[in-house]
Amino acid sequence: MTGPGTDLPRRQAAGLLAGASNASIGGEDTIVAVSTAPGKGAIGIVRMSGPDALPIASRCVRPTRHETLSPDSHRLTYGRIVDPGSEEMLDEVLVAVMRAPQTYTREDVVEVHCHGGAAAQRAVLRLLVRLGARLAEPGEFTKRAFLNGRIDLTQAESVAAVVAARSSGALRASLRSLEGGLSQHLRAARHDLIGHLASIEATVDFSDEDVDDLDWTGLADGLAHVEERLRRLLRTSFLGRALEQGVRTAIVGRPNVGKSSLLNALLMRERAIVSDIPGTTRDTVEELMEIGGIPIHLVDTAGVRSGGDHVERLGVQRSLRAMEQADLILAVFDLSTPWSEQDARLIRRLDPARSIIVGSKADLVDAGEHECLFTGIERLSQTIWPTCAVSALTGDGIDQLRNAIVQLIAGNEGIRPEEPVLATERQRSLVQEALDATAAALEGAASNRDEELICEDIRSAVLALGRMTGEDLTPDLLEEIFSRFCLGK
Ligand SMILES: Nc1nc2c(ncn2[C@@H]2O[C@H](COP(=O)(O)OP(=O)(O)OP(=O)(O)O)[C@@H](O)[C@H]2O)c(=O)[nH]1
Ligand SMILES: [Mg+2]
Repeated sequence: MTGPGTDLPRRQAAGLLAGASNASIGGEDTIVAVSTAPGKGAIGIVRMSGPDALPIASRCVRPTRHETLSPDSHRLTYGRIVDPGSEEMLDEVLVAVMRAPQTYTREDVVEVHCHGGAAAQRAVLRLLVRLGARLAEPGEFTKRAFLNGRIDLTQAESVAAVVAARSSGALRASLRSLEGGLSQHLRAARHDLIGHLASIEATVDFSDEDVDDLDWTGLADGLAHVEERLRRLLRTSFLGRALEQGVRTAIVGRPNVGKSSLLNALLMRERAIVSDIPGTTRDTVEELMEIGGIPIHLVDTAGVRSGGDHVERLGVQRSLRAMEQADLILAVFDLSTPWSEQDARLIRRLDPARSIIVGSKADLVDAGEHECLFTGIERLSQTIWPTCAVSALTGDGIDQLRNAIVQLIAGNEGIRPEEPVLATERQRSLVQEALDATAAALEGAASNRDEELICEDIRSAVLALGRMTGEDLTPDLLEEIFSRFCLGK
């Protein structure tokens, strides 16, 4: 996973980061933290990593069957954990000993599985600190895994993403990056760019010697290939953001068109109140659900119309705000009632890139009338929209609507298990940076610009990609990334 070429900057970074005292490589100190989530649970795990993990555990763990804690790797030992000063028992525990290098951090790791609940865990934690371990900072275990070369930076970020995953799609995407899918793409692009850099530099440096002239067409083709690869990767970022944060989806339309009924149909339960009185929903109703593996934050809104009482007007203001803030809008039009000026106003407010036109109450009209509405809307707006006719009553069209939602977010192919996605804002902006620099280099190559300038552009692209995987990094960047982790990870 990591070649010898990638080890050096890491070690330099480790040196910079560590100051004098807590160097992780060569591991001078041993860190400890509660690694399970806070709150009540059957068991809680206190994890220790570092050269003293085993000696510290040996001092306080009293195995039931043996005299001392077995140093054998990847074994569980049952026993008690005691304060070695007083021999007072703190808890009954299972202790997992995992010896370097086949561990999460590549250091010796000892996990103490004690009873759940804050008191037992805190008592064990305090004892281990008293015996010489240091409280870990958020993300420090994963940081050590990175510094010791077990994972690269994009993989480390996916550890945080796996922990935070809120949907099955988000989990699959993060696991894929954790396996190195994203890193492979980035390394390949970076490798190609370095190759081009080397060939340009060779012709510049040895121009008076017997080196062939630069193959400008070959260079342009090569850069175009990298550019396309980065562009494809960047296209996944909308999906990446959707998976990470959930897609805010607002259901809007004039009163009584069936917005709340649609929310209920998508959720498959009676969440919002439905009635034939226009103005039933007066405030926004929000629910989290999953469609095609993507976390969707559904927001049902008050029907938009002018007039109404004070409360309804407040509700309308909220729906307009929900519409502005939404990543995706389901604009609902009643197929069974005539088109109105309010409908036309709604169409004018919609952004075609993130809206789906939903014709509701399809059971009340013939299929021909669906098309009539949709072509009417297209003509009015001079735009082709994704459309869908649904009946919340019979459930017809709801699956098609689900597909249309997934398609708008993830593109035609949906979530493809083998393709990596860009998951964090950091990754997105670095790929954008690399893409811009590659495009600039390509333009230079196409117009025979000065070689030095082209090299400059390629170098910035290489640097941006290196910062993504951690091959080119700064201590500040590392601190920033790992500080966003939770404690004990
Ligand atoms: N036949 C039929 N009736 C529907 C359908 N969907 C909604 N309705 C009816 O339309 C009326 C309004 O439905 P709601 O879901 O409350 O509409 P709404 O858009 O949320 O209305 P407001 O909250 O007042 O803006 C109710 O009487 C529903 O039973 C449908 O698919 N078919
Ligand atoms: Mg409603």
